[in-house]
Amino acid sequence: RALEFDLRAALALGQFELFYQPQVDLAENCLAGFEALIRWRHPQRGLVPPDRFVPLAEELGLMDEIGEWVLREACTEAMRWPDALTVAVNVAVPQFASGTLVKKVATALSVSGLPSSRLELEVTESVLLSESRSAIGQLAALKALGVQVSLDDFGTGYSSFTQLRSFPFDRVKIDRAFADDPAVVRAIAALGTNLGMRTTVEGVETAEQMERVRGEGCTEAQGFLLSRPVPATEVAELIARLG
Ligand code: G
Ligand code: G
Ligand code: MN
Ligand code: NA
Repeated sequence: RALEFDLRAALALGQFELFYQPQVDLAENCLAGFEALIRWRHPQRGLVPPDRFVPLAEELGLMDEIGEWVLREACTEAMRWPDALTVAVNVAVPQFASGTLVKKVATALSVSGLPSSRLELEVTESVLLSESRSAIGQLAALKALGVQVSLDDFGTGYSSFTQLRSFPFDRVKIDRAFADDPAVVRAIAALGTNLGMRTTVEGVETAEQMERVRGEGCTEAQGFLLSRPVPATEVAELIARLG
């Protein structure tokens, strides 16, 4: 498989890039931070989205190293933003396997100089389901560093109250499949509030949805209405626009 061959070399060739999508604080009506989203700039195929290579990278055992690069790159980039802004980084299941994630995160923070409170790590329920005891211990150690931990894509898959209660997440991200379902958004927002967690609705595409999710008690929103994920070079413009 040609893609597999190219993927093995992509990190060394510097072909990965991070795009950033803004997240707004609904109460303050201001920019809260950005989620970092990986892209692969392939010399022939162009910009390859993560859905097309992250699963393969996991299968090939490359995601631990790619994820380490993502952490360092995102922390370094966030140092260029105003102090109040956070950066959210997605962490894949294989990054928990070697037991070195906490050390890698600590290194990314110290090398970049980013305060731990400005880094948020997003994990999906799959992390909790796989070897959950070790993963939960690592998440606890990350929280002890001062990093924020979020449960991503909530409401899809098998995610349930059990997952939500298995760890004191700082945030629940409601999957974009529900951006248009007021009853579900309201219920998850209430659950999050009761558990002391912030709640982000993903996939907000219209002004109408934005006003609705604000009324449903969510604390943050993210989606194409605010902006698509943009390259690092366009982040300054978004900070100026969304302040
Ligand atoms: O960026 P996009 O909108 O296409 O993201 C698609 C999927 O890829 C999302 O589920 C997102 O969590 C995942 N993804 C994006 N960037 C990263 C990354 O740096 N690491 C991991 N593990 N997943 C990512
Ligand atoms: O990490 P996560 O699974 O949440 O990945 C976010 C994904 O959602 C990225 O692929 C991003 O491009 C996508 N996304 C972000 N905002 C929107 C939106 O408003 N609508 C849709 N359809 N997708 C979005
Ligand atoms: Mn995410
Ligand atoms: Na998500």
